[in-house]
Order: sequence, then C-alpha cells, then structure tokens
Amino acid sequence: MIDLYTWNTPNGRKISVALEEMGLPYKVHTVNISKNEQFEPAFLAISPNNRIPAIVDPDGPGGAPISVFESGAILLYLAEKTGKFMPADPRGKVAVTEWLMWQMGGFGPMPGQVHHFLMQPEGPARDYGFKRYHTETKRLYGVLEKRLAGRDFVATEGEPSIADFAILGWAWRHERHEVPFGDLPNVAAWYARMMARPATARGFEVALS
Ligand SMILES: N[C@@H](CCC(=O)N[C@@H](CS)C(=O)NCC(=O)O)C(=O)O
Repeated sequence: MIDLYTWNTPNGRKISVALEEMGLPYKVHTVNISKNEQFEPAFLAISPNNRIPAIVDPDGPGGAPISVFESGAILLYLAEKTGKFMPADPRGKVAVTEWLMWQMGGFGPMPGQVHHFLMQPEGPARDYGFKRYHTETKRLYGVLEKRLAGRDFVATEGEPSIADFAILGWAWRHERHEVPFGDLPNVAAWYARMMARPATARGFEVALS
C-alpha cells in the first residue's frame, strides 16, 4: 500500500489519478497546506521542498521503502514501477517525457501564478501580475490545442500516458485560471475523453482534503 501525502490541488490530483489508473492500492494522508502542515518536520523528511504531493512506497526498489517528492518524479517512478502509461520504446519515451516536462516547467507554474494574482487586492500590482501570467497561460493552452489536433492523447496513441495525467491536473482548474474551452475544441474533446475514464474520474473523486 503506497502512502500518498497530498491535498486537493492540481499537483495533488495528478497522483491520485495515476494511482487509480495504475490500479495501485494507496492510502491518502492529507497535508493541509492552508494550515502550514507542509512545514512539519515529519513531512519535510520526505518532501524537503515543503510541497505536496509526496509518496512513500514500502515496496520500493530492492524491496526496501522509498519516498519520492515532486509530482513529475512521482509519475515517472510509478510508471517505471508498474510498466504502465510510459511507452517502452525510446522515441515514445522521449515524447512522454517532453510533454511531462512541458507541464512541470510551464503548464502549472503559469496558471498557479494566475491563481495567486486573482487572490490579491485590486490594483496595479494585481493587474500586472494577472495580465502577464494569464497571457502566458493562454499561450500554453494554445500550444496544447495545436498538439491535440488529430490526436486522442498528448504524447501517445491508443491510451494515455503520465503526461496526460500531469496536464489534466491543471486543466481541471481551467475555470479558476479563467481559460474557457470555447476556442479550444481539441483541448475540450481531450478533457472530456480523459474525464470519461472511470479510473481518472475516481482520481478526482477521492477525498484529498
Ligand atoms: N513542482 C512541484 C510543485 C508542488 C506544489 O507547488 N504544491 C503546492 C500545492 S499544488 C504546495 O504544496 N504548496 C505549499 C506551499 O507553497 O507551501 C510538484 O509538481 O510537485
């Protein structure tokens, strides 16, 4: 049974979706980031950057326990452990890794800043921050829209990959970062396709807070 330390956020949801899709049993441990529980020493011991998500797998490499922090690293670890949602061939692996890194480097940090500036009091600082990060977030959605033309999944054919799980976690909050899907038909179709998967739906339904 994998221990999942998490909260009800886009980065947290990526991992509950992946664990459900992979059919791995797991136990949720909530880390209430609005109460600063991410700074508690026991959590920092497995997640030194004081951020969720993190996992502890009692049955890690060589049968010994392992902890993993950073959602992208967790997804790669789980894909390696199960042999699922990451192609075996090197070209397929490159494509999944590219889109996973695209998410980790941009399609997460940028909408995350939109969420931040939307919570600030009205004024020039809020307007500047919102405009800058909202523009970049919309650009990233445009990149995804182009990528999904004629494709069912972001980096693979036939079935999704961990890159889809990573991107979906943030697309799940598209209304909050104010990017409607009206002008993004390929993104809208992909989003509906992913959410129609029973295991993915369970990953969004499981209580994380
Ligand atoms: N790059 C990290 C980002 C994780 C992250 O930003 N987590 C947020 C919630 S979505 C968090 O724990 N924030 C707590 C804090 O900022 O102290 C990952 O993908 O795991």
